[in-house]
Amino acid sequence: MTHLNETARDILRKNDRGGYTVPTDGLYPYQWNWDSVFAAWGFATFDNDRAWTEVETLFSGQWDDGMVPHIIFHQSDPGYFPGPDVWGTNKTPQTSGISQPPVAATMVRKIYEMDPEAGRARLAALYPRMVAWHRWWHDVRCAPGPACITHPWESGRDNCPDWDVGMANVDGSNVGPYQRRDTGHVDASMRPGKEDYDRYIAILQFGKACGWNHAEIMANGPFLMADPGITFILLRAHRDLIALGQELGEDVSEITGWADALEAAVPSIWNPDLGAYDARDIRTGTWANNLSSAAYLFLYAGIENPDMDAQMQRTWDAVTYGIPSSDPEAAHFDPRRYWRGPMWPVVNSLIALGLKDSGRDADEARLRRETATLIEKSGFYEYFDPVDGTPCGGSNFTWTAAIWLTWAG
Ligand code: 2M8
Repeated sequence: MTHLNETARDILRKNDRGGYTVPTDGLYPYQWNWDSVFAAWGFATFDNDRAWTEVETLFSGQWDDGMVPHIIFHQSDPGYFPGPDVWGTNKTPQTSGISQPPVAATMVRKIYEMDPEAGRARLAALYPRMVAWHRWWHDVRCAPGPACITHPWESGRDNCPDWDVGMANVDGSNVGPYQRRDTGHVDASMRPGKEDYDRYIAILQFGKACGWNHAEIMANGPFLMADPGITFILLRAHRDLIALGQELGEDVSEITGWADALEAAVPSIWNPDLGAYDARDIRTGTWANNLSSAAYLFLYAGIENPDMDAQMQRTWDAVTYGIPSSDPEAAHFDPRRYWRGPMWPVVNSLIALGLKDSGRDADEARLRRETATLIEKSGFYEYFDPVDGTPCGGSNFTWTAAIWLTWAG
């Protein structure tokens, strides 16, 4: 629909703060890592130069050890908590102390392939930075095998039931007073609860107290879980980075080694009792026992698994719109509370890439149709109730506009 294309482009332009795009006005006033690369993908449909700038600005926040943080605080904004002072990472520009799903190499490959001539020099400049980030993931977060997260925010799927078993071991009772800002922008019943927030802050305070020492956080931090989402996203991203390196004539053997090691670790996130890929507490070995939409990124990572095909059809058929963030037939399913059940167009767009690449064209078309219906009916919301289609969270959302331009529209 042409008028929605124009609205989507307008959302990207209005959320542009000069070289970077905020996820939505008010609720999220900074540059978020994976939101930003989706924004770049969206920009690439009408302004390739601006797309590259988005990713370059994101990498301006890269740490010396290679990590690309989950938020870059280009300018202070009291509308969001926790801001740069709370994180206390002492970086320039100011950043948070954790990372986020590494979708960047995959999106950079898409942007590059949309106009290789214009992008070649910019790709060559970004490439070593992306390699350094992937090396960080391999050396630090993948040390146990699969990709692990040290904070639910690192997964991008904040309060998903995937993290309940790990969060149960975090003591949030001593974090002191603080003022949330998110519930002032959107309906509190659609956001994580207070107990979750107390624990989010407790994990943050551990990182700050040890000077954001990753070795210490991995060894003794209050939360460490294997994440099927990042495992599949990183595996795909390694392969896309290999393709980009080959395009530039680089030696990609180191990255190939990381991809092989990660692929070899995939069976370690298979929960035989659940019959699915699952999150797992690394400290205790406990499974999350939850089927989240992240598990359905197996195809996106180039992995075939008939049991997962069946699980995906079951959870998909149990709702009306798209693939929900958490199993609709599980007791903890909550269709409007953030990552505990709602349908996220952005994750569905990644699942769709996997469906397409693996030749499941009819399923890909169905997912696109259901996602487009939600947006056509209600607009570019952050997420939706997958049962009745109620729009939830922030409106005029950057990544929803971006995936409309690149896929759903
Ligand atoms: C949400 O996460 C932030 C913390 O990073 C928050 O709730 O304050 C998640 O949906 C995350 O995936 C997303 O990147 C971010 C901005 O859209 O919001």
